[in-house]
Amino acid sequence: GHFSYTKLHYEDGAASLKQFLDHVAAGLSVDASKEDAIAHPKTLSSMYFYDDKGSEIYQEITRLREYYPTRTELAILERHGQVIANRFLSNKQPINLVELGAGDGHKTEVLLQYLIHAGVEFEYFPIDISRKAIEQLLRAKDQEWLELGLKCHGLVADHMEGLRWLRTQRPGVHNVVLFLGSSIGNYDLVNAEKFLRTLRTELSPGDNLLVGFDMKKDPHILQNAYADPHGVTARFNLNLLERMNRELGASFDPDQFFHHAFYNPGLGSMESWLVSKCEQRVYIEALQRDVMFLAYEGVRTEYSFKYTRKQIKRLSEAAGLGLVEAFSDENQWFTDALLVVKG
Ligand code: AVJ
Repeated sequence: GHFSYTKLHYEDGAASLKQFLDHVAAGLSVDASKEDAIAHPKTLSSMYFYDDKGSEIYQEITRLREYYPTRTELAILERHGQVIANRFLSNKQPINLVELGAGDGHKTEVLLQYLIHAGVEFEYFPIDISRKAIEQLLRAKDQEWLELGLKCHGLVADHMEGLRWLRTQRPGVHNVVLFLGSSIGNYDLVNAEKFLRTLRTELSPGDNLLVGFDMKKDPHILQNAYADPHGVTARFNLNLLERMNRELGASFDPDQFFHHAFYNPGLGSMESWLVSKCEQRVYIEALQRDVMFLAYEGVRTEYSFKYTRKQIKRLSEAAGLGLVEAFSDENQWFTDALLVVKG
């Protein structure tokens, strides 16, 4: 049929639970009364936000008026989709349109329409580590895509695993990789470069990437987006505590913590923290251990780096990629950068 998916990644529940546990053990083992706690506070990685509940709350965030990135990127794709599609038309055909972390597929839909109308011959390969995400995407878009005559093949896989599979299944086919939504912002500059460099090793000279970057802007706008007045982002952040309760038998009381998000101009990044309202002790069953929190001690849960055009260009080039063209909205709040793998 038109829609199918391949599972490359064996989802080993026990292994991923162990990974989460190790991560929590390392991130929360800081003793805040010690000297070096200032430079090395308690931390948890934003990658653990996205369990089923967290993914659902994130979808809610993307619909908030205050959260500009999603609708701004959508507007960019609507505004520049024609030009982007024509870029791919002049390349050798056909194309593998690969998407890393497709979400609900709403933004991609716009790009797909432009590609079809421009006459670009392509097949669409969304890649996600979560089987549920791929199944939901295929189920939601099934009918639309059928009408468009689009061939879609979902891959339940790690990003790099999926790209490697494509190289063996469709050798020599031109790849266009979408990494939208400014997910790259969760990496600091060093790790963003490492990520792009690794991506490049799975691609061939001439292959393209379209990467979403959130731009530096008035911190008040950022503040409003990441500490929204409706408390949705707070729920998103606090869900991490509830996830530890659910999966690790922890005894966090989410009411005893609050969400705190601010822009750090030194780093050029938004930071999200969970701050303890009081001195407290939390038992984590899976660790057989208590974790202590001082009053107003924080756990850093997310970086969301913001970029300038210059930084995007420098980062791309450092990773062996060329910046072909940068597409932005009229306020320059967001940029989709079209990159090419250099020979
Ligand atoms: C999914 C990583 C793009 O950094 O803007 C939204 C996650 N965090 N609100 C972002 C997020 C707080 C989002 N990304």
